[in-house]
Amino acid sequence: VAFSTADRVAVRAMVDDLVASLRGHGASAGGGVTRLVYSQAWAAAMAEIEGWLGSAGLEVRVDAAGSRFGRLAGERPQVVMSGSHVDSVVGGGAYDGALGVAMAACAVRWLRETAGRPRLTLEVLANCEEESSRFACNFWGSRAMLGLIRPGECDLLRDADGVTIGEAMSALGLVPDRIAEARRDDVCAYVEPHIEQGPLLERLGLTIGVVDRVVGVRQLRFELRGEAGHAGTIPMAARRDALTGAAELVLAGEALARDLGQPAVATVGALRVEPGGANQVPGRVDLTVDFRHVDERVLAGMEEELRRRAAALAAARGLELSVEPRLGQRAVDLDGRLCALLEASCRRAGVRWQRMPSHAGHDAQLLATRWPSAMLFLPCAGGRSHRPDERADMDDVVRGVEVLALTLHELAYEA
Ligand code: HGY
Ligand code: MN
Ligand code: MN
Repeated sequence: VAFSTADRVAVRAMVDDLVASLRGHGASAGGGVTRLVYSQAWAAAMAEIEGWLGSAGLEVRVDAAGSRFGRLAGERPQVVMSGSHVDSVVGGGAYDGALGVAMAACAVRWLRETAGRPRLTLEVLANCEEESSRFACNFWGSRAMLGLIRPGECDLLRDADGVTIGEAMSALGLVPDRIAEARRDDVCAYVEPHIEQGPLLERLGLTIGVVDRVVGVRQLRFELRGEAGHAGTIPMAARRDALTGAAELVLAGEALARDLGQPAVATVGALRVEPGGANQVPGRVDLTVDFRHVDERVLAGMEEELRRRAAALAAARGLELSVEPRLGQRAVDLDGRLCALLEASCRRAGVRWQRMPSHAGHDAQLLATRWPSAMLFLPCAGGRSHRPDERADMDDVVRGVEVLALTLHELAYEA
């Protein structure tokens, strides 16, 4: 099989159309997207995706966590899966996740029309949740597929408004008590197309990144409690100011990552101050430190050092401290055989590529613990992502669909 010029034109129009229509679900200020799991915008996006998958001639299924699948039944039940996530961060872009779903849908549609019934079964995945942007659910859709959601979790995880993830699921007609039914053991390969979310491919003028390793990511939630009070009448020496303590912790995280050097990173993107008045000494602060490294040992060392520095500054400032993990996934190597297949497809498609690590977290790093998984990256403008002006070039996207389709063909037709 090979893409004709007509195929490229058709695929470009189709992906462009799918991405454009998805970005309408959860459109936020400045052209961005806020599509949080189990929100109305998310439900509308999933309904739209069901329509695409149906019109592509695929059998549409919804699992107990709300993920959607477009299935092209093969002679055998083993599943070759490709796709990405439908949820977004707050004020994110239109390509993170959504582009991968659109590319996988187009690739499988093309294969159905060009190569007919596969030997192994092909499935497009529209994963319900990856970002942990509404609930601290740590790759909810993938954990559901792996049967890793713990009993009672649906009643524990709450969003900023206090709504549990179980309530949010029930509001859409899903049944939280049945989430264990999402577990599956029939997948033999997973390939996720995604934008790089970094500057490397664009800087090197390459079309495809074959991802061979995904960074380990951890988030710790720190709560500092001091003493609230009047900004004018409490002498500085008598204060237990939770926010100045938190500020010291924020800078400690930055210094830790800087001292370690690339690829170590540490970020505090979320911080809440109480009571929050300009003339009130902060009594309570909670913040989350997101930190990453490709080497698990270094990542563990970063966690130890962060906890140690937090305890030390809290003691010195008379603050109470509590720390709890918010999410975490290990650094993993992706599947060597799938990477080689992706590279062979790049050669056949005549595109320039290179192997590279992912410094963003992805479902593939968790799914890889259960079945062979790989990712193909596309350049994104200026490496910008998790912001409204995130953008991928459609010429690159079309080549990506071609590389993906050739790889899925190797896996599902030539198996
Ligand atoms: O945070 C990440 O790397 C991913 O976007 N969830
Ligand atoms: Mn993301
Ligand atoms: Mn993503």
